Amino acid sequence: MAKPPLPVEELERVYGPTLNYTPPGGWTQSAHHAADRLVKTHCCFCGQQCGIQLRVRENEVVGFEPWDEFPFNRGMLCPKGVKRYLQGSHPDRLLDPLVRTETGFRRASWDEALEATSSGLRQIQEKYGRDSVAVLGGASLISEKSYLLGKFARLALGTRHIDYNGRLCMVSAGTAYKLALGVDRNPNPWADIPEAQVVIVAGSNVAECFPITTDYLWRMRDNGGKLIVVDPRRTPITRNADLYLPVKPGMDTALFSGILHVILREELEKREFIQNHTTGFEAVAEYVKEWDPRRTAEMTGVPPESIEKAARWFGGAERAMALHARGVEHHSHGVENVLSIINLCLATGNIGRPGAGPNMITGQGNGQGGREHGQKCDQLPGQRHIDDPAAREYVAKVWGVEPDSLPRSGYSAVEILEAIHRGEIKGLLSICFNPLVSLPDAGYIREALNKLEFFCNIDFFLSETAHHADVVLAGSLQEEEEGIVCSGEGRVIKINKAIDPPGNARGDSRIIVDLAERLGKGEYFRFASTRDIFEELRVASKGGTADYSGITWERLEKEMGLYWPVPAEGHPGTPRFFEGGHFKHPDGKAHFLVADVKPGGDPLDESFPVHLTTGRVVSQFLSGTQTRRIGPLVDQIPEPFVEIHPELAARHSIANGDAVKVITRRAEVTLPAMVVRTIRPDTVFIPYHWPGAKSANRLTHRTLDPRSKIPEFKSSACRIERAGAAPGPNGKPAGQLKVLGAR
Ligand SMILES: Nc1nc2c(c(=O)[nH]1)N[C@H]1C(S)=C(S)[C@@H](COP(=O)(O)OP(=O)(O)OC[C@H]3O[C@@H](n4cnc5c(=O)[nH]c(N)nc54)[C@H](O)[C@@H]3O)O[C@H]1N2
Ligand SMILES: Nc1nc2c(c(=O)[nH]1)N[C@H]1C(S)=C(S)[C@@H](COP(=O)(O)OP(=O)(O)OC[C@H]3O[C@@H](n4cnc5c(=O)[nH]c(N)nc54)[C@H](O)[C@@H]3O)O[C@H]1N2
Ligand code: SF4
Ligand SMILES: [Mo]
Repeated sequence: MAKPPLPVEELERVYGPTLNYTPPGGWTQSAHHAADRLVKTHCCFCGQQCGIQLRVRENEVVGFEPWDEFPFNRGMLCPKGVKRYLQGSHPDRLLDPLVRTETGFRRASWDEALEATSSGLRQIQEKYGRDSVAVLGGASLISEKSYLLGKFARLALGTRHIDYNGRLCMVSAGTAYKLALGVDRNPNPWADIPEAQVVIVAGSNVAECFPITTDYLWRMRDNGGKLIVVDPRRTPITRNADLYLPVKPGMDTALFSGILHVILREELEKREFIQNHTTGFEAVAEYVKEWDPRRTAEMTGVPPESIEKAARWFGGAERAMALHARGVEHHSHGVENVLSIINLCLATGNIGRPGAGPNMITGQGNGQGGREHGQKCDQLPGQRHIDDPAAREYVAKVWGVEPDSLPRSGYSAVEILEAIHRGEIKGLLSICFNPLVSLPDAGYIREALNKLEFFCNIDFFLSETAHHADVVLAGSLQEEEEGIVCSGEGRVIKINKAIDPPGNARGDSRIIVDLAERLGKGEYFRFASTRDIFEELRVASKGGTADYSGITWERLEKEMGLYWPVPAEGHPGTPRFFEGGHFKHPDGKAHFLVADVKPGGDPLDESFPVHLTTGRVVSQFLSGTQTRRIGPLVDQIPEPFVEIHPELAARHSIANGDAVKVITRRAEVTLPAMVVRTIRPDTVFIPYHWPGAKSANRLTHRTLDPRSKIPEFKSSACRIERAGAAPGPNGKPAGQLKVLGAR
C-alpha cells in the first residue's frame, strides 16, 4: 500500500506560515530582549562544538553571548552559531504529536501517538519478524540519546537494523583510521595545528564549514608554516594558501600516491620510525613506484611541479599535518583515499607528536560521540564491535540480558532504505535524520519511504522526510536536554539545558523511554533523567576503546572537557594519541595498507562528460531543516546554484545567472549558474541543503564504499545545458545572486 507524502499546504494549515516567517519586529529583535540568565553550553551545529552562552528569559532562548574562556573557540562563532538561538521560538516548531489522516496531519495526544507508534511497530514485527523494523538515528543527538537509541533497537525492538546519519559523513575516515591505527578517533588536539610547519587541507572547505579551524590555520601560517590545499575548487582559504593542488574529483589516492612516490624517490622518509613502529611499508612503497609525477599529473590534473613541491615541503618538515574532510571521504573508494593520506603521514613519521599527524575534521555536532556508543549497525557502546563475543558478553551483563539475545550487526543507512524499497523492511522509527534530502538518489529514497507500512519520525520541525510519516513525535532541540557530546578534537564536553521543550513537545530521551515501556521492555529503561543514562553509558563503555568510565559531568564542566579515553576518575584524559609511536593494534604498530586507485561508481562518458560534485555553503546546515527557517541565514545565500568555470560556461553559451539544466543518469535539476574561475573547468558544484526540485541529491547515485558504506556524494557524471535566462530568487534576476567574496 503506497502512501504519498502529505502535501505541504496541509502542513501549513496545521502549522501556520512556514519558511517565509519573519518574527514580529524583525530577526534581530530578540537579541535585545533582557535575559534572566546565561547558560554556558555549545553550538548545536557542526563538529567544532564552539562554546557559547545562551541568553535565556523564562522558558525562551532569546539570544547569545560569546563564552570567551572556552579554549577551543575563545568566544569566536560563525554565522550559524550566532543565529542558532532563533530556532526555538519559530512558529513551525512542533508543539504536539501529529497523526496522519486522509488529508493531512492532525494534532494528537501523547497517549494516542505513542500507542499508535508502539502498536504500529509491534504489529509489523509480529507479522514479518523482528528485523522487519529498522531504526535510524543521528549524530546531532547528545551521546546519552544515541546510547539509548542503540539499546532501544537491540532490547525493546530486538532488531538488527539500526544505523545513523553519520553513515553519510565520517565513516570512511573512521574505517581507515581503525584499519591503519587501530582506533576511530582524531589523533591530535586542535592546539597542535599552529605548531605544524606544513599543513595539507584535503577535501575540506574549511572557511565555510569549519570557520574556527581557519583561525588555527592562520596561526600556523603566522608561525611560519605553509598551507597546501587539495580541492577541485579554490575555496576561500586557498586565497592565502602557499600551494594549491586542483585535484580532479575522485583522484585523491592517485595524488597522495604521487606525493609519496616523490618522497621515497628523494629519500625523505623516516626509516627509523617506519622500522620501529609500523608494518606493511614495503608493499606501499612498491605500489607507489608506478605513480611518478608525470602519470600522477595525467590522472589528477595537478601539475607535476606542484606534486614535487608538496612532497618536498611535507617530507622535509619536522612537523606536518594533513587535515581531511568529506571531499576525500565521500567516494566509493573513500577508505582508500584516507588510507593514502595516513600512509603519507606514517612514511614521514608525522604522527603522535605536537603539530604532526593525519586528522579527520569531524562534521556533525556529535559526529565523533555519535559513533561511539551503539547507534551504528555494527556497534555496541564504547566503540565495541557487536559481533565480538567478549563485547556482547560484557554489554549484555550491563543491560541484564543474555548475550545470545542481542541481535548481530545489521544494515547501514543506505542499505536500510534499499531493504525498505525491496519490501524486506516495512516499519521505521527515525530520529534526527532527514534522508529524503540527505541520501543520494532522492527519487529512489522517496519511493522507498512511500512503501513503508508504518513510519514514525521524531523531530522538532516537520522535515521533508516527516511528510511521509504516519506519526510525528514532537521532540527536543539540543538546548532542551542536558548531556554530553564529543567534539571533532575528541574532547568530551557538557551540553547544558537552557529551557524545557515548549508546548507539549517532549525530550527525545523521554519519548524513547516511553516507547520502550509501551513495547513491554520498560524494566530495561528505568531512566528518570539523561544523567541516569550517562551513568549507565560510563559503565557500558568501560574497558572498550572509547572508555568514558572516568568521565563525570562535574569534571567536564570544571575542566572544560576531557579527551577520551578516560578509564578512571583520576585519569587526565588523552588529548593526543599515539605518543611515542604506540598504536592501538594488538601488535602496537601502525599498519601501512596499500591504497589502490579505483574508478568511481558513476563514470564519465560521452553523454555525461562533466564531474558533478556537491557540498556546502557557510550559511546553511545539512538538509537545512533548521537553517532554512532562520531568515538572516536564508538571506545570505537564498537558493542553490551551479558553480561553473567560464570556459565550460562559454562552451554552452551560459552566462552568469542563466538557468542551467544539470542532467545525470538519474534526474535533471535546473538552477541558476554561478560562473566562477575558482572551480576546475571539467567540474560543476551544487550545494545540497535544499529539498524538492532544487535538491542536489536527485542527481547523485547510490554507489557505496564497500567497507565504510558511505555514498559517493562527491562524484557523479553529468552534462549541462543552458535552460534560459531565468529569474532568480525573490524575483530578482539570478545574476544578482548574492555571493560570498570568494566566488
Ligand atoms: N556551513 C556549514 N558547515 C558545516 C556543515 C554544513 O552543512 N554547513 N556540515 C558539517 C558537516 S556534517 C560536515 S560533514 C562538514 C563538511 O565539511 P567539508 O567536507 O569541508 O565540506 P563539503 O562542502 O562537503 O566538501 C568539501 C570540499 O570537498 C571538495 N571536493 C569535492 N570533490 C573532491 C575530491 O574528489 N577530492 C578533494 N580533495 N576534494 C573534493 C569540494 O570542492 C569542497 O570544497 O561540514 C560541517 N560544517
Ligand atoms: N549531495 C550531498 N548529500 C549529502 C552530503 C553532501 O556533501 N552532498 N553530506 C552528507 C553529510 S556529511 C551529512 S552529515 C548528512 C546529514 O544528513 P541529515 O540526516 O539530513 O542531517 P540533518 O539535516 O541534520 O537532519 C537531521 C534532522 O534531525 C533534526 N534534528 C537535529 N537535531 C535534533 C535533535 O537533537 N533531536 C531531534 N529529535 N531531531 C534533531 C533536524 O531538524 C533535521 O530534520 O547529509 C549527507 N548528504
Ligand atoms: S563553527 Fe560550527 S560549532 Fe562553531 S559556531 Fe559555527 S556551526 Fe557552530
Ligand atoms: Mo557530515
